[in-house]
Amino acid sequence: MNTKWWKNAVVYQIYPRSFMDSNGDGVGDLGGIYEKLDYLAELGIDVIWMSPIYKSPNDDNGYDISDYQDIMDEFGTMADFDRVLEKAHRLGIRIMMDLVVNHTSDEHRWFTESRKSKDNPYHDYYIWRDQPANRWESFFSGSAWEYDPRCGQYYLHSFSKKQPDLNWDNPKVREEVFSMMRWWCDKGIDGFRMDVISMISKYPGLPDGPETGTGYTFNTSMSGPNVHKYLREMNEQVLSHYPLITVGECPGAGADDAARYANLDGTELDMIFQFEHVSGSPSRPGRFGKWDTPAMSMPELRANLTKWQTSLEGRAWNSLYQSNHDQPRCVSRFGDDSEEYRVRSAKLLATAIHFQKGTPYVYQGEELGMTNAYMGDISQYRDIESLNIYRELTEKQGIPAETVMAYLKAISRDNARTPMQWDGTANAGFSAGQPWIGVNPNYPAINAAAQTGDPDSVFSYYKKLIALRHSDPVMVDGVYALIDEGDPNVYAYTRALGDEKLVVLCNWSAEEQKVPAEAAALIANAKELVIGNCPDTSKETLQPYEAVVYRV
Ligand code: TEU
Ligand code: CA
Repeated sequence: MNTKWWKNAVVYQIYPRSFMDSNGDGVGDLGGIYEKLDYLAELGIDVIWMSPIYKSPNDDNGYDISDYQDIMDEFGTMADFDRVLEKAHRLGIRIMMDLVVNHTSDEHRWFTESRKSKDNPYHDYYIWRDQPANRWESFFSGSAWEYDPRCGQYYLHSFSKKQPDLNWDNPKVREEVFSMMRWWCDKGIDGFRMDVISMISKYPGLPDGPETGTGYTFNTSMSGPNVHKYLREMNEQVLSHYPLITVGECPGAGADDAARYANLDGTELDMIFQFEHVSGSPSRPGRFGKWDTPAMSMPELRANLTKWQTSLEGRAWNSLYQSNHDQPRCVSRFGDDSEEYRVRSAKLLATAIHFQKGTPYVYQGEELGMTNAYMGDISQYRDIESLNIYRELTEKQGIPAETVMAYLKAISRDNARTPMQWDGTANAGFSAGQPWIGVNPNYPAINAAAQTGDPDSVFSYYKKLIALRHSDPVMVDGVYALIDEGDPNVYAYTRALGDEKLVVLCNWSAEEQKVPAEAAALIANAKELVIGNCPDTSKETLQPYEAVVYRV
């Protein structure tokens, strides 16, 4: 079995609710994904990661699952899923499922049984206490403990109260999860993205963490004592028997944790999603975590990405991402989404990320340079996390509504969840009905139809980057090294394999900059200009937001 086929693969993330609506009810669905597979084949991606499509009451848009072996009504049926899988495979595209097993929905049968009484056989599938064991704050605001009058106890929910945490220390829970995973693998799916998998093992005694800005404490269940044991068990019993791609979403994981989770022996996972580069500026921490912490500056981002590249070298495999369904649009966060520089800076970000070592993940619409929605009225928001923090900060903390709206505009997950912009027709071609969340009003200018045939579009640039990942061994296996380390505006690095090197240069500013010294010396006798986002590139100066890659 070629178990490391994913080393030169590019993954595309679909958020099904917002991708394509095939029946006019305003909600994206499997029929819509089926229709748009040809678009993804044209882009050239290898793998689709689908955010959850299972049966769910949708408290958290499918991350609250009530039946792991059935499909959400709004998305279609299992037969629709099978058609998507079959067509994707025919096009050479693999399908990765979202595995959400830190918690279930409170409407899952395990939980409806569990809450019936303390002696119910399912009671111990979840984490119950007679009193809240700590002052943990849920990720979606408020206490992480909820009282259930039926059995007279409190249950732990790291996310919404409709997402009770499973008790992974119970071997029956692990058996159930593993057998469900085998069921999907036997169906022919090709991998798993594992939701908050770093949180499944809780520290004994569930200790309080540091205080948060809202009177609770941080949930300390990150990379707990048994997490590697449970993942090795999962690997032995399920993963190692199939040629899968696996990525664990690991909040709180540092590079040393990653080296265990994603070790090259393949005893746990293939790679993880780490959060450091999307956690905001470490030098300017806010009072309310992600809500009021500004994005990293380029030098901070450069230092962080470099740390991950160098410390995993020879020890583990990286994932590479700059956006997903939980993050604002990357061009708005790290680039410049003004009319003047949107296209160029979107290509610059793509260059900086795609030439690194690891497996790149492209979030739907990123390949078009889609921007934040900047929704200005709370009634436009749909995300439970955004709605809860708005209430928490305005009502309980007395923060002015305009201030909180400014946080949401910058960082709300709904920025990434507006419908995919397919064309310039009504609702961006996403739906014939009323979309469940508003379409970004910039769709007449930013859409797929306008970009697929245009060689200078963001889409065409991603297409080139993806093709290079398939054909260029230096891009896949080359060793990363930072050069021109102190330059305030230009992020420059090399990738080296044998006697070949790629030199990547990114002018992360709206002003012209000199090519810094180390890079200038390396590119003087370049063999090839591999890719760039500006015509008339020069080896002495870089235009605003210019990105260029040479082979030397
Ligand atoms: O996200 C977990 C996570 O740690 C964060 O990204 C979280 O969404 C939030 O931004 C914290 O402030 C995963 C899923 O990706 C997310 O969509 C789910 O809401 C969450 O788990 C619960 O399943
Ligand atoms: Ca629909």
